[in-house]
Amino acid sequence: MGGKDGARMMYDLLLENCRAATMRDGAPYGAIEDAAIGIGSDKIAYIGPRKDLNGAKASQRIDLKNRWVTPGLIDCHTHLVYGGDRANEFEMRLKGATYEEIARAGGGIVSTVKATRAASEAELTASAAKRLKPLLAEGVTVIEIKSGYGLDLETEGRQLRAARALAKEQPVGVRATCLAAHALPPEFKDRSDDYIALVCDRIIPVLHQEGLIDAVDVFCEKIAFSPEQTRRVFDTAKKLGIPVKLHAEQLSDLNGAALAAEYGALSAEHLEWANEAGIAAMAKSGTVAVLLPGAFYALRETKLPPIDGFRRAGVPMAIATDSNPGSSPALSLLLMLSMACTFFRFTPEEALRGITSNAAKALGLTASHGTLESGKQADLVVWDVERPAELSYWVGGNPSAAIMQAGRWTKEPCA
Ligand code: DI6
Ligand code: FE
Repeated sequence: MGGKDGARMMYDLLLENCRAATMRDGAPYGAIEDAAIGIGSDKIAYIGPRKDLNGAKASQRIDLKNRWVTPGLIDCHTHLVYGGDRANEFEMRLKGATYEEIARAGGGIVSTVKATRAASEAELTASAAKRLKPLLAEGVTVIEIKSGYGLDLETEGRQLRAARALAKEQPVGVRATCLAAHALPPEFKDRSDDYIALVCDRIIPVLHQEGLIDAVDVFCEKIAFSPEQTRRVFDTAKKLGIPVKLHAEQLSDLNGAALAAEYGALSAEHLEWANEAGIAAMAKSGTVAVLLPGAFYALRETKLPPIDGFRRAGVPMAIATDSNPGSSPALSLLLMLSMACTFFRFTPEEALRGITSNAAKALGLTASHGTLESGKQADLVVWDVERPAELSYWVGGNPSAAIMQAGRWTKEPCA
């Protein structure tokens, strides 16, 4: 559609007099000056120059007063559903303990596992909803949520059910990722292969059967699971037709990026220690590099992910909050834009692609999300900024003026 076709349509809503950062390829930000956006039901029915809309009919028209509009924001890597918090470990780390030391001493992920196992589905949903609120207020319209704090069939299922419940209760699309291979549960001490067998033979197949899994993820790391164990989980997912993602090269280089690419993973995530071969393999398989400046910041990492390598190889880069109680207690996706630019030397345009078009790609949602295009879901944000670079420029603050998810305002534009 688009072009003159727009003039023949009857829209539910016509947004007029705006500048659209469509995030399509081509012009910087895919920008269209003096644009109009036609909404029909929950979809974008027209986006293009306003002048091509002569005579179009609409039930309602809103003048956006030359404001910028972007796609709804996508937080493509979070661990939002969990019990308790770990502010105590934050204090320990400030006194000098490292993340790995705390994890080896029974703190870290395993302490969140205890609190998560003790929480009901309603409690998990409610505490996650509280953390979701500031993200939604910034214009997040799709979020990925990983399990991985249950580490048994029942609790992994409860976490994923809480993620599905959030999608029903809140104006947000949720992709639920099974990260049962996140850490070794205490009852499997020194028996990590046995735990991986449980993940492959029971947890993934049963939760898949229940329709709770959109993707499968593994934490491939010395303090978690080996590349060999990762393969076993990926083989299981592949047999069931579930897309895979990988936590790779966060703390050390285990060739996880290449392994993810070999399995055609949607994304490899963290990647501070990714090597050249991994980058080349990801470029070939179209695997998105999901970079997580919040964890880099909170763990005071100094090893930068190989951004130039990804750029040169044409690997699409996304960024996300990694919101979790240990390594990234982040509740702002806009703040991650600022960090991606300042720490990782992203351009503001790359940063915005990282939470729109490339984030959609990391979730396998390119057909329906991530850009302003006719036929896609009507998820969009109207901003009180002079130029899109401001979304990366401000440190804190929230310049969203209006937010629409699936064709409905969740924050109405002011007159
Ligand atoms: N990498 C991370 O940064 C988080 N999980 C992972 O695999 C940390 C999760 C936590 O510390 O609770
Ligand atoms: Fe993570």
